[in-house]
Amino acid sequence: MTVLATAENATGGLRLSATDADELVTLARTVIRRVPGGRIDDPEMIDACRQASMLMPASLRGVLRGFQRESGERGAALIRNLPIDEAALPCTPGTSTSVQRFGTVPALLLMLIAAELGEPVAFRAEKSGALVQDVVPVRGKEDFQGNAGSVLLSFHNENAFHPYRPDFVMLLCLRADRDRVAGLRTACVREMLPLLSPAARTALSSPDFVTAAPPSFGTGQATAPHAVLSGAPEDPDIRVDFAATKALGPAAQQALSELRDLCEQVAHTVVLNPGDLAIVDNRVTLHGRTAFRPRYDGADRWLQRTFVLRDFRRSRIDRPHDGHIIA
Ligand SMILES: O=C(O)CCC(=O)C(=O)O
Ligand SMILES: [Fe+2]
Repeated sequence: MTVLATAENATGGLRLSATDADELVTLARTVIRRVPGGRIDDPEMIDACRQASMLMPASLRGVLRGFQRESGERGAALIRNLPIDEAALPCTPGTSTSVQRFGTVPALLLMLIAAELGEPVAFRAEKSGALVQDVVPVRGKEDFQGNAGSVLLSFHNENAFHPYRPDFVMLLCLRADRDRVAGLRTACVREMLPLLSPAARTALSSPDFVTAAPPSFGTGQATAPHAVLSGAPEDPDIRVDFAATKALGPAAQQALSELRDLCEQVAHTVVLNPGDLAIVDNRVTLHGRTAFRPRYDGADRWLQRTFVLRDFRRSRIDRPHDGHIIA
């Protein structure tokens, strides 16, 4: 019998039952076999995942459907016990360019779940435009404010500078760090809003901020002045990256530091276990990561990441041939 998602688990998350996990593995393997060549970024694979996502266990689909409509107070969901087959994993990759090009079970899980949430998308300038990307610590990049680093990664919207930044960021844990201290942190504007001073709310709603693009997107590129909070005053979107957003005046600066402090106050931290998938609603929730110590011995922390857009059409002008890569 299938289980319908209840209001309680619709936004918070889900622990998959062993039976549902088995069903998912079978489904992922079927899709891999069905697509000649088995390439993840192949349009045929994306189509096959869109069709096959209808066959995912109802418990999972129910949670995903609920979440894409309403991501809740925390703006993040945790799906646990996904069948990533930890014993069969190769060594953790060690370069910042590492991506997944061929169908493996974990990569297919991301693609299937992405299909339920919207359309998977990647940026040509980042990780060579692969739809499933490895997030791993990289030797020599320890201090980097990006996913290759291992010092504290400050709160950010993913690709905050970009007009087509993802609506959802999916982070699937394949391997935890040895010390189990690397915590994914999230901070949702819905939890910060009631705590913000009226002056800060006003300042954050004014277009008095600019956000720089990461070097990979071309140095010197920055946004036009933008607001940090926009949309419905009682339930706004948030757009900020504490490593890349600059305030354009003293009131804006003051508001930005108030917001930064509030992030610390409301933050939720989770040390992901292998098989845990975090889904972050990038419109209302910032994310970051606590520091950890990589060993570079092939057994380091390893996440796989996929971005999702809800309104795919909006980015059409920057997606050649109606593909899934934003130029
Ligand atoms: O390492 C993490 O937990 C998150 C890294 C991150 O911000 C990302 O991959 O977008
Ligand atoms: Fe990120």
